[in-house]
Parts: sequence; C-alpha cells; structure tokens
Amino acid sequence: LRATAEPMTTPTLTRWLLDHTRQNPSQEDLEALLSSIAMGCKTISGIVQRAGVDGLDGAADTINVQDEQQKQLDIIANEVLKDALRYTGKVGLAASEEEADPMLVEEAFGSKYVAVFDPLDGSSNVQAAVATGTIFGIFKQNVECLVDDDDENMDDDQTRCLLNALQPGRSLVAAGYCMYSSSTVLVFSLGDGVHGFTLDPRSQEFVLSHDDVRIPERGPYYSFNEGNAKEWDAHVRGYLDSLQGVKGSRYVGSMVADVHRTLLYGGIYGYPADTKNKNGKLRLLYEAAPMSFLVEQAGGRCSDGRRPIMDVVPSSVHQRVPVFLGSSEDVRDLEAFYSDDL
Ligand code: P6P
Repeated sequence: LRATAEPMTTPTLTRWLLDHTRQNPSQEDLEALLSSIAMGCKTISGIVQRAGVDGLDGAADTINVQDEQQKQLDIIANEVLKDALRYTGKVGLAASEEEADPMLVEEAFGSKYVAVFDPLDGSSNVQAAVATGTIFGIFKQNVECLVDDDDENMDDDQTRCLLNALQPGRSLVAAGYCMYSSSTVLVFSLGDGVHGFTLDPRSQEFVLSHDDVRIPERGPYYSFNEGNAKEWDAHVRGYLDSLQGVKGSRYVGSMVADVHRTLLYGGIYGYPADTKNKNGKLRLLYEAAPMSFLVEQAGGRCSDGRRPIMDVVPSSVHQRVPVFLGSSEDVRDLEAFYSDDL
C-alpha cells in the first residue's frame, strides 16, 4: 500500500501542527506550546461543562487584582493553564488576569516565550450556562533573561525580566482563544492566518473546522452593551445612531463569544470608554491585543478609536483600553467619527 499524500480525513490539531512544523521548522517550540495550551483548554472545557453538576459554577470567597469577586472556575482555570504552560519548558514568564503580577517560571527561567492569558473570560456567565472562553497571547522574551542563581543582581534581573510582559500586540508571535459554548472551539493564529478547531466529544480530539478564517469587509451585526450608551462619548453615540436600521444588534456579554461571531459573520464589536471607565473595561495585554491579532490576521481591523490597538504599548499588566474590532470597513466607519478630533 502506498501512503497517499492527501489526508484521508479532516486533520486533527495534532496532525495539523505536525504538518505545520514540517513546513516551518523554526516554529517547532511554538507549536509544542500551542499543543499544551490546547490540552489545558480541553481540561477547562470539561470542568466548565460539569460545573453545574459539581457545584463549581458559583463565586469563590476571594477578590482578584481587578477588584472583582472571583468565580471558583476563574481560580481552577488559572491553575490549569499555569500548569499547562509550566511543564512545556518553553515559557519563562506568564501574566494572567487572575494574578496581580507576572510570574517568572522557575522551571524554565529565561526560556524563549512569554504567555499572557485570561483563563476564563466571561466567567460571570457560567451560572446561566452562557458561553465563556480562554484568551491567550504569546510573545518572545526580548529582554535577556538569563539569571544565575548566585547572581547578586537577582532582583534587578527579575525586574528587568518582568518588562517582557509589557509588549504591544504588534509583538505577538501567536494568539488565540478557546470558546466553551454549544461546542468547544479553539481558534488561533501563528502569524500566517487564522484557523479553528472544534472539539469532537467522541474522540476528544480538536478537529479542523474553520480553515483560514477571513472576516468579511462588512458584516450584519454590531455588538455593544447599549446599556452604557448614556455614558459614551459623542463619537460612539453618533456611530451607533448611524447603524440603526442598517445593522442588527447581537451582544452576548462574553468577549470570546462576541468576537467569535464577529470573526465568522463580520460586523463590529466594541467596548468603548465611558464616564465610569475612562479606558473602557477590557484589558489590553490578555484580552484586546490577542483578539486584535486574530482579527488583523483574518483581514479585519482593530482600533481604540484613534489608533490600532496593536500599537498600544502597555505600561502596566492590567491596563484597560477602549476596544473596537471586526470588519475592516465597519471599523473604518467608526474611526471616521473620531477623526474630527484627531
Ligand atoms: P458588560 C466579561 O466580564 C467581560 O470581560 C467580557 O468578556 C465581556 O465582553 C464584557 O466583560 C462584558 O461587560 O459590562 O457588558 O457586562
């Protein structure tokens, strides 16, 4: 029997990564890292699906660095992802929405990559069984982070290493999300297009379901929490007024679900600044930047209203940023409402 060159069935994530590594040998470590994140997301998916049965869908008795009451699942998902990243030996530094400060990974101090993540975004929706998701981004450590244990400048080196977490979206080498909804869908980019894999419950394998995702130039929906409309600036209100009777409104209130729909169907997702949140609600490093990376890789556009989100350099790990992202022409229309005060 001669092995055929063409895949006999839809490739699994494992096979897709092996093929991708053969074509891009320099990305072998990155693919190993992605495979580990996928395993972590698969674990989180199972925990989320069973949370209501296991009594884990409620609040924890702790407040996180965002001054938000943590959910039990926030804490569990955070530990699952930290373990998945730690044991790859490829991540020297990690930053999480659920951790006050970036974490130096002892087992792999000075390793090639930095991982940033929101372990379970939209966790407040779990009790209503509404979609949630994990968001992640991968950077390279661009500041030399090799520190000898007996190095008398250990503290200085560690401080310098932590700077590796404060990189703009433009420096991402990979990003993605895993949505836990009616199905579990892992969507990521390694810098050469966006690909989606759906978890097959029978085999527990991620199977290619969205090859080379391209976002339409315009789309049928806008996705904003209009309950905040009175707190928005005139630019955003003017733009939303222009959409009435033109686009439908779709808003889940879980960023991963709203961005996933926007990627596939087109349109615009936004979480603007408002009088209560001067920089909006969403965090730049591990929510807005990874999602913007994906949207740009799919041919879409991202903006804080005045400039690409990908160009915003974080000055702190949990910095927030106004977010508009989606179909390129829809986001350009939004930006035009800001152009009069550029
Ligand atoms: P609001 C979830 O808490 C989250 O961070 C995003 O997933 C979501 O898009 C946003 O907040 C929803 O915020 O104020 O509309 O409930």
